[in-house]
Amino acid sequence: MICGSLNRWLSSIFATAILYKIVFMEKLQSNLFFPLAGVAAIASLASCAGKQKPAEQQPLNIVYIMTDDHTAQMMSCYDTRYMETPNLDRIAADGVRFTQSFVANSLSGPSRACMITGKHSCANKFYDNTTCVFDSSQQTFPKLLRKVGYQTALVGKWHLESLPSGFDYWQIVPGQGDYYNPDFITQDNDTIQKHGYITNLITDDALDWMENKRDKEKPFCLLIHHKAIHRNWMADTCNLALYEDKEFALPDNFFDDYNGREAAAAQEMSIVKDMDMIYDLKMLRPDKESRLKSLYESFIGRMDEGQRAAWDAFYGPVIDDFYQKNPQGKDLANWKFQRYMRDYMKTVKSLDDNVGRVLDYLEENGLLDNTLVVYTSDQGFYMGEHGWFDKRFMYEESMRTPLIMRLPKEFDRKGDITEMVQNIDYAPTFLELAGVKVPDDIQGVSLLPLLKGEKPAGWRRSLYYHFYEYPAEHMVKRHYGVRTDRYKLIHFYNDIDAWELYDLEKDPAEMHNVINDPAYSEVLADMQAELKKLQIQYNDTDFVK
Ligand code: SGN
Ligand code: CA
Repeated sequence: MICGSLNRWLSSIFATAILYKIVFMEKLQSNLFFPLAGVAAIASLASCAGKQKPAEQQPLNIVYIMTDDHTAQMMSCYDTRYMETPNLDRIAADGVRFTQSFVANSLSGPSRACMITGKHSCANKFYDNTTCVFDSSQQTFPKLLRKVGYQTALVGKWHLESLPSGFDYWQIVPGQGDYYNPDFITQDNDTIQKHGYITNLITDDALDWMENKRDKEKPFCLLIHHKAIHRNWMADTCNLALYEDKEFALPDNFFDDYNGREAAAAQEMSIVKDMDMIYDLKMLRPDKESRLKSLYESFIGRMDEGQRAAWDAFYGPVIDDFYQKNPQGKDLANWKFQRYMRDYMKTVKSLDDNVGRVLDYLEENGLLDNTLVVYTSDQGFYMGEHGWFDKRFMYEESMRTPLIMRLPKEFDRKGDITEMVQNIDYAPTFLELAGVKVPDDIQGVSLLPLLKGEKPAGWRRSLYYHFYEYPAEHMVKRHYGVRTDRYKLIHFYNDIDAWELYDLEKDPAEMHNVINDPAYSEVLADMQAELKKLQIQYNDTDFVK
């Protein structure tokens, strides 16, 4: 009897110990998402038990690839109408694709500042490209990662005016950078010129840092910021002949009349009116003039003899054909659109190839399973929608930005993530991934639960947006607004006072401003309240009119 109860007692202790082990090990497994915390937990277990030390969990690396002006329409993992991007598709196919991904301010410098701080422009104070200098003494996620032992590096376009800080290594292009034989600013504040094509050179630098310059004992966070595919879309010589046989249908709203949308009517980013025949479309002739001709000449003036010969061999016949045919009216509009699409795609091709180089490197060096690979852009872009190129507006094509991620092995999440996310969310995501407590003043939300396959209750129902760069190039008026799953409310202010409301379900192309439609009065009241709530939450009340 005693023996029997002793047995039961012993076996119940044994069962409890097994249960404890399972629960504890599961906890450790889940700590793989918080690798440093996981290491600490393992270390304390080892010292308590005074026994053998389990194998160390490897902290996770971050490779963040951000391009300039690469819009989701031009990635086959998002949109199959135009071009193939097999390497980007590899990231999406092996990982996740965010279908509702947006920026907070659709312009390079501001977008980069939002991304690196995890805060809206009103909080990081970098409002526009033309008047701001980033206060580099402020908190950024690379600085916080560095504090917990990460190696951090940045290569490529920075565009925040002050020099980078918080990186063990950096090498950036001045301002927008050049496509051919570009200058780079080195960490000792020297300017060097490199020979070659920008997208290859930035990738070379990234691979060189991973292979030869970093401390391989430490986890790393590498930011690869491409200059491509920024205007004026200059392709590498090896890609010049691509896509020339392709003809694309003009978007349905290419000849938009902007009825009911005063700010849209006032912009200067029309393919028909504002796209420059020489600078943007490369139709250079000695006897022809254009506003941006000398800028274009300075760009092609950087080429060496071989590059220039290849350039001229391709463009020469295209130029001759264009001036000989001399298209007019709608034919000219169509001609401009086709050339724009082809040049843009050729520039994307280099980018896609170079993303492939980075993925191959990670794979060949056994790093892929231990690294979060992120691909995004500083904003979306118009590919003829509303008749436009460029970005800035809170309308869909430019407020959206592509976001795909290849996840470390422990994350088994695959496929689409449909929650609304914004570029202020990247900083808290990377911090949480590294086991760093996300500081309270960060305004973004960590995406880690989504990457773990959770469906967090109470995910945000709306996004806030604010664009400030006016008066400026392209003349997009200042505006702020709110977007929910279904509706968008925008207020254009400053030298205008115009409100717009869109029903994205019925009108995804945002052609019908329903601000004065009585059928939407309740929606309007709800959206106005939501906007106010966000402006208070983000402390952006100075601009409320
Ligand atoms: C340059 C371009 C603009 C573009 C801005 C901002 N003009 O000024 O078309 O909107 O950059 O782009 S150009 O004549 O210099 O090409 S951003 O992506 O850097 O914000
Ligand atoms: Ca950009």
